[in-house]
Amino acid sequence: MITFITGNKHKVEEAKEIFNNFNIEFKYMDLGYCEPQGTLEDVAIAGAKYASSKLKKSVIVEDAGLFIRALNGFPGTYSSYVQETIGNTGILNLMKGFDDRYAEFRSVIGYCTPKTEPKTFLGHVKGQIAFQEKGEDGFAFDPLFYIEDKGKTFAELSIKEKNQFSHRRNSLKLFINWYKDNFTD
Ligand code: ITT
Repeated sequence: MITFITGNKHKVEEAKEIFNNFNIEFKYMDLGYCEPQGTLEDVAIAGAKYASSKLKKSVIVEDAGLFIRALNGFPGTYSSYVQETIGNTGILNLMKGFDDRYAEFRSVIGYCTPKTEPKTFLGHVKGQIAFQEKGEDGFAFDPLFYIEDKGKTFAELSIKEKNQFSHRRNSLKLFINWYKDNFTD
């Protein structure tokens, strides 16, 4: 049984489908933890350590972000704050005049047990910042994140479709493969 610590319902929906596909029992809990300033890895490690010692069980946490090349990786580790403040319209304004639209989502899963040190698993997905928002599904930056291969933004995909190749699926898949090989609960 894996407990995913998050306050983000959309992440839960996506993770639920992924864990189901791998036949792993899963539940989630919104514990609320203080995120240190640092890399995605720093945040995932601190969160996983805190939650596993507090709950006395094995947990995963995830720290994710959108990294835009033309903006030197912004909003990156500030994604949550930037989404809440300037939002997608603000990002589109910042991107005015840039031909380089390359961006990637990164997701780091932190896993920790009360008896072991945290481990991290990094997944990413490549895309482009669209010229306007498109699509009704997904959350946060999804209407801006255009996948060339699909000709669609993340917000135009169902959870199932997004879960075929998203940053979250890639980090969770690495974690799940490792977990199945090293199950130590
Ligand atoms: P928890 O920390 O409680 O899990 P959170 O929403 O604060 O939830 P993060 O710190 O990982 O999650 O936040 C990164 C932000 O990046 C998130 O709030 C979104 O704005 C954005 N983000 C992450 N994954 C995304 C995705 O799949 N689609 C769109 N935006 C995403």
